[in-house]
Amino acid sequence: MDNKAISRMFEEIADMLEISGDKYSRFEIRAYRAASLTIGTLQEPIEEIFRKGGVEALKELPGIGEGLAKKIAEFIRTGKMSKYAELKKRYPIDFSSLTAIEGLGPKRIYALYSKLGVKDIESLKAAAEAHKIRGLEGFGEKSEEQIAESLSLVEGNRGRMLLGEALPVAESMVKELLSYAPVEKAFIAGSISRMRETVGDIDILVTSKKPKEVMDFFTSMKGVARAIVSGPTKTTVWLDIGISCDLRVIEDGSFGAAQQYFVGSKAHNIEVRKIAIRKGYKLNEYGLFDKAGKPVEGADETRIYSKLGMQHVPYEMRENRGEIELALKHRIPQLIEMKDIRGDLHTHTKETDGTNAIEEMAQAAIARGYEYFATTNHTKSLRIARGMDESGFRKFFAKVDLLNEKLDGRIRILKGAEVDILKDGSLDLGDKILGEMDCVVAAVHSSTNLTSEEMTKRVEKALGSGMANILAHPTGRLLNEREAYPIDLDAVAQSAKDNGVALEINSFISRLDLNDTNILSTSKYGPMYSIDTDAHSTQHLEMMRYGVGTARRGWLQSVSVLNSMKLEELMRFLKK
Ligand code: DGT
Ligand code: CA
Ligand code: CA
Repeated sequence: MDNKAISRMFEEIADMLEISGDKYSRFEIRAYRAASLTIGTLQEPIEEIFRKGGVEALKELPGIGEGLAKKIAEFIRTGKMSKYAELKKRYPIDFSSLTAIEGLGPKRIYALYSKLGVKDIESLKAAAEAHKIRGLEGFGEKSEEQIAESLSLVEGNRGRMLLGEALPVAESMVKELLSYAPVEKAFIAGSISRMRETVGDIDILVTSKKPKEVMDFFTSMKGVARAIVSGPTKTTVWLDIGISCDLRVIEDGSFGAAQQYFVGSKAHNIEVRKIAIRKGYKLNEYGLFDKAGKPVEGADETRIYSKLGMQHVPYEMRENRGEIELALKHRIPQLIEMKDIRGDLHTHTKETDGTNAIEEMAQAAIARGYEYFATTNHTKSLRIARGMDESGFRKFFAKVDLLNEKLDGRIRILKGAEVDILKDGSLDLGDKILGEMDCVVAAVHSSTNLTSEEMTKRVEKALGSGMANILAHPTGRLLNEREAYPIDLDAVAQSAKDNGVALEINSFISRLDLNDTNILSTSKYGPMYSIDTDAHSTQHLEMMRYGVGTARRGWLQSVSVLNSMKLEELMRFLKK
């Protein structure tokens, strides 16, 4: 998969153009950033799109024009992008790692480079430890501390990749393995199968009667940088994208046992194994055996659980957080599924910082089989996202009205906004316009350095305004980049319940906010949850599966999910 490499290069090109001082328009820089986001979150290998349809197919991706498409094609063909190489000569700086540090944008990074020679994480760390940063103009003690804090977060996560980046890679590897005749079944196991928000490596199981051939095929696959461990039943390789992949070849008769073992988690497995022992069995990755060592079951995972007196446990629940007891009592809940989702209640268009027009968003939502979706652009105080004021929204909504008429019931577009919750808890638009909207998503984007008490009060005030329907990304965390801001989620969940506001499970791969543990801990207050993508392009609508996976890790059922409601029922909930 070249997706990640290309996405990084475009982002870095934008960073370098921004500091170059040359006459690049803001429009051009923004185009590179939008393209980076599109490709970084694409759920299909870009080389496959190119192979099938050439430059023309690339141009159909949101925000990719002729020039960018050609650059992508150049990279796929040659492994190089000349525009990138040219700029990189002038700026030998690892922007993609450094911009992940909170408080560092391209300009500040360039200042650190020119004054202190900082060009990567290591040199930044050295500069922070030697307290050289605080003396620089525009930095100070506080920003040095913030950098040091963010550095330790990044280091702690080192080696763990976002689920939304690893899963598509795992899927394309499985597809390639299945195309090789000696491979019979192929299956993604490990933390990816449990939809954990970040993953340490990719685990794949296959069945085959020719393990040696399969391993040779595997190590020669595109994207494999080198073999780390080569064996007849287990091979580990390092992938170009910066993660390792374990492949295990299993015999058909052990497939269920291997599945049970390698889906994990380890903590879940240990408990299941104890139950097996209690019942006079032995359980391992080859099968379930009786005291005499005679195989009892191995091919089918559900039958293994059943022999142990347990219900089959959905992968996302296998974390030893109480699911074992539920399975023994046959009381595993019916979790929310992708097919229950009827729409998306948090999306953007090109009127603010999205890439696609509302017509394109509507077509993409129809293609997904949705009954409705809400268009929720940013509001005026969020200037970097070109947030709109009242008159901007009125003009845009007139367009939406016409489009709704034209679509004639094929889908219903709900008019909304992602309205900023200002520092004092008031909303960034007046009650009049908010009252006219179908779906108001409220969100904190600024002043995130408040105390937990202040932040909680601020959010509670917004929830109690009578204008908000959904609280977007309630903790503000960004995976591998920024911690959640301090906030009392218990109080927020109670207030959400009392005010008829849904808490968002934001599906964007770097957010997943609320996360699984937040959902588990807030469920007892009984709020509704809205699983949204926060799509900034048509492609991003595909990220819904990560939100649903997160919801399943939080044990949610469809009755608690706002966007599993039929339109009519939803409109009743949204009524202010
Ligand atoms: P990761 O890779 O850190 O995101 O998390 P996992 O869960 O994918 O862990 P990994 O790749 O080390 O192992 C895959 C699965 O294999 C794991 O979920 C459970 C199983 N497993 C690994 N080591 C052990 C072990 O020592 N005991 C048991 N019972 N299971 C294990
Ligand atoms: Ca793993
Ligand atoms: Ca592994």
